[in-house]
Formats: sequence, structure tokens, C-alpha cells
Amino acid sequence: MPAAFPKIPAIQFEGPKSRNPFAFKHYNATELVEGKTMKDHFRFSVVYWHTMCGTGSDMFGWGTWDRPWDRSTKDNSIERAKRRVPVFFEFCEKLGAPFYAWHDRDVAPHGKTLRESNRYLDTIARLLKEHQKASGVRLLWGTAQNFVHPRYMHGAATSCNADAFAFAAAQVKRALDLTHELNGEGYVFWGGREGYSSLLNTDLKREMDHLGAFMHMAVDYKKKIGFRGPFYIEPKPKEPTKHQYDSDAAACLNFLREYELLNHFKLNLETNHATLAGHSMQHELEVAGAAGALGSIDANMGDLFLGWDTDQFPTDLYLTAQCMLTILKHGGLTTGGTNFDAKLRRESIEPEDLFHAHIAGMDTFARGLKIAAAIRKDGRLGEFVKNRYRSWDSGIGKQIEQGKVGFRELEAYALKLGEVSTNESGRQEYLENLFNEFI
Ligand code: XUL
Ligand code: CO
Repeated sequence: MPAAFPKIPAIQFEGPKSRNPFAFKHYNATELVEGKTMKDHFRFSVVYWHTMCGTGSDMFGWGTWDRPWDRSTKDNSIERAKRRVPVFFEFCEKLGAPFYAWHDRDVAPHGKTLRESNRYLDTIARLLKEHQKASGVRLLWGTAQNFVHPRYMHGAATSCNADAFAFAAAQVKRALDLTHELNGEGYVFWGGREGYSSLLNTDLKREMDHLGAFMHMAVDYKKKIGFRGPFYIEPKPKEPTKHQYDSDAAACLNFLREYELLNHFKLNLETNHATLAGHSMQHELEVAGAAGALGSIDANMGDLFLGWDTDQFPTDLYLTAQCMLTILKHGGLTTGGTNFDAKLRRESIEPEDLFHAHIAGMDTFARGLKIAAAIRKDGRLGEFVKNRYRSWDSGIGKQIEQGKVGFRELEAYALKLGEVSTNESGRQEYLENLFNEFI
């Protein structure tokens, strides 16, 4: 098959002065930051669904992207699925992305039966394996698409229909087998339609119990096949349902604790999902980090004026600097990665736009990393926070943290003290300006 991107060379690092749009200005894979290469900090990953299967359609209009490699084949055909594999790997190789991610039903088409779908998936799996081997591009995570087909209209693991639950289990089983076979680093559960549109027709407790049972079955199966990669839950508060059970990091952690699953899961956090939940991405990262559950990120951003899940490429320096500050604080990404769950704008219609978008995302994250590392090296921000809590390092604060005092002792202490007179300024504006020094 001829090259899909014949005019585009392998993207190289040329430095900030370069004016070449097909070069990195800031992402330099081998450059060390805090003793680790940029390649290892980020573990950048390209998603199959938006990159190969996106069409540019939205709720109001048909697709706008006419991909040359799709022209000779029919929608949802195995021939089209086969043709897309080499195109995808050519893209990842030229971009220098070390990882990729898929849903079962975006690499391979839906069959008329589960058996036929499985056969399609096996055919494509062989191709993916060959291309992974030839290119060195690795699988960051796999996942099952349990939300597009009408059988999942009421949800999958949380459906009112037990047959849909069974079907979803069968699908996840195969997706796990395949992730394992392709040496995937992890496996993601995003609760596509695990939620409700109306409480009038919903038994919330029963649905949550079913979701817990489903996850335990997945953990059991993972052990059975010897898959060692982590499981991740990806929070999202709404879309497509009005309330998704995995609504944000805190809700996911609560679910995992309640159903005794926390040892088996970490979180895969996505920026646009965080903002839909009314949180910043940094908030979600901090919440996950505090629970030791910061696993991986779906790197994108939303548009506050549109308000829905626009999945734009991350080009906001404040965002990436804040993300990297928190990620570095919690020890960095290990099995996870920086996965571009992001899509081109409807008006960005040419294949080369895929390169511009990913280069932009990678460069913005590289700058974010350098900014975060510089803030950490400077030390003023870290020192400010440390100093702000110094009352806990000795005296009564230390005794509280050590569990040595209770309400009685604290009452006696407070009576003696008379009043809290030592409050200091939070200095928010000073710190925001300090942060800006490094942008
Ligand atoms: C949907 C979304 C998914 C998950 C994987 O909003 O983010 O693509 O990342 O199922
Ligand atoms: Co995602």
C-alpha cells in the first residue's frame, strides 16, 4: 500500500526558533527533565477512534473529512478496517508517538452477531500485532465500546436488561484477551451509558451493585489470564446520560472503596470530563493523587463557551503547566501515559491537520513540563505551601496529627489560648503572578 502521508516526513525536534510546521519546537524525546526523558515523562499515545474513525460530524451535520484511504471501501466493512491499520501506524511512526489506544469496535467493525464481531476482531488483531512489531509502537490500553450499539441503550453493566449485562461481559472478556495478547500496558473502563436519564425508571442501588459485580468479574478474569497491567476507571459526569455513575474522581474512588475494588484500579483522568464536572483537571489529578490512584491521562481540553465534550487538542499552556506540576508532585506517570483523546475541529479537514494537532498537543505538554519543572526548581511555590502549614509541624498541630489529643484536650488548649490570632494572608494573587513568571 502506498504511503498515506507521502509529503510528511518523520517529525523531528528543531527547537523554539524553527518555523517548520512539521517539527517539534519543544518536545524533544531524549531531553532530560528532572532526570527523566521527555519520552518517559509523557508516554504519548494516539487514539484509534478519533484519528482513524472520526468523520467531522456533529449533532447538526454530516461528516466533513474525506479520507483518501477510506474512499475505496464501504462504511463498517472489514476491508476498510484492514486498510486503516497501516495508515494508523504510519501516522504514529512519523509522529514519534510510542503508544496508542483502541476500543474493540473501532479497530474492527460490528458484526451481525457476537461471533462475527469476534471474528472481525481476530482478523484485525493479527494486523495490529504485525504492525506493533514492525513499528515498535506499543499499546497503552485497550477498552470495549459498550455504548454505541442499541443493545446498550439502557447501559451495559448497569442495564435493566440482564442480557445486555451478559453481552457486555462477553465483549470486555474479548477486549481483555486482546489487550493481553498485544502486550497492552493497561485496560480502561469508561462507563459509556452507565448512568441514568431519569430516576423515575431507575433502581440506582441495583444498578450500582451490578456495576460492582461486573468489575469484580473483570478482576477475576484478569487474574485468570495473567494480565498484569492496571485497570483504570475514566470519570465523566454526563454525556451521553444526564448522570454518569463514574461522575468524577471522588465518585469513582467512593465506588471503588464501597465495592472493595480500590486495590485493583487507578483512574484515567480526562480534562474535558473534569471541566464538564465543574472541576479543573488539576483538581481531579490532585484528588486521584491523594488517594494513590493517579494512573493515566486523556489529554484534551474543552471550550467553556460551548460547554459540551468538544475533545479539543490541548493547546493551553496554563492547563498543561498545572497538570504537569501535579503529575510531577505525585511521582509521574508510570504504567499510564498522555493519551490524546482529542479530535480535529470539523473545519480542519485535511489529513495533515492530524499532524498539526498532535504536534501542538505534544509541544504544549513539553512546555508545560518545563514550566512545572522550573517552578519546582525555583522552590518559592513549594516553600510557600510548606510554610503555610507550619503550625502542624510542632506543638498542638503535631499532637493532633499524631492522634495524641482529643476534643477534651483541645478544649482545654483553646480556652487557654483565648483566640486564634495567627492567621496570615493566603497570597493567592502573589502566587498567580509567581506562576506567570514561568509561563
Ligand atoms: C468518551 C471517552 C472515551 C474513553 C474510552 O468521552 O473519553 O473515548 O476515553 O472509552
Ligand atoms: Co477519554
